[in-house]
Amino acid sequence: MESAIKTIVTTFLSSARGKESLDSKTFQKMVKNQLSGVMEDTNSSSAIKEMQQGLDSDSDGKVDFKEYLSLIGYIANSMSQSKSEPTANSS
Ligand SMILES: [Ca+2]
Repeated sequence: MESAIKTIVTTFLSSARGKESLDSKTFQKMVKNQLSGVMEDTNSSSAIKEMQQGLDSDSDGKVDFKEYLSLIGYIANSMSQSKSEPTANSS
């Protein structure tokens, strides 16, 4: 549990590289690299863009930590509702 939270935080921090939020390009890359095992459409740039716009609650075009956490919450929620075990992304 603790390591999972740590991974969530360090994934954001290392993707953001010292900035407070992820820009569009960084977000695309992060989703493709880290979430292709748990999300559909991670190969579609337009689908990720759409998802980013949905998360962007302050409409600044970037994904800050709070918005990133909504994505994690969304994924966790869909995992808990699916009957099969989530498949871990091995990469
Ligand atoms: Ca934002």
